[in-house]
Amino acid sequence: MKIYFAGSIRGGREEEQTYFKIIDYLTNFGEVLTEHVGFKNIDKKEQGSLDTYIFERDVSWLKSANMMIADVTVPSLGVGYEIGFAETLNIPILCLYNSKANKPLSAMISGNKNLISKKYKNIEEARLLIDKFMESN
Ligand code: 6K6
Repeated sequence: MKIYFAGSIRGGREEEQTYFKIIDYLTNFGEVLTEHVGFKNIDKKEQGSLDTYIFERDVSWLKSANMMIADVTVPSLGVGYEIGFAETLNIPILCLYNSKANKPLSAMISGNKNLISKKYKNIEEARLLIDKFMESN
């Protein structure tokens, strides 16, 4: 099972620690292709990489993924793009949204019936939502 985790990088790193915890939990179900999204200072570490390299690598990982889990709490152009791309691949997509976020979730995510969008209050709730999603996919 190859899992693509998407979370904001240049959109803002406020939820970095949650990404790390979600990715850590996802490793119980398969290989997480994008573990680096939860790394501290990813925004600084990969600064030497060309954007075209990052884009082409991530798209090729996405094409090989069996499912996507996205944390959509922090709005991110990259995450939105990846969700749209994953939809065209017809893979199951779970969008997790922390209810503490101060901006409402985009209707382009919450209104899309091809995605499963779920709110969570804490990491325990997020883990339970992942369990349910894994059971049905
Ligand atoms: C260097 C400087 C700032 O960020 C970097 C390294 N960039 C990235 N490295 C790996 N994956 C990336 C990078 N930028 C975007 N992505 C992909 O897009 C990830 O898979 C994330 O899910 C998503 C984040 O998009 P933005 O728009 O928030 O950056």
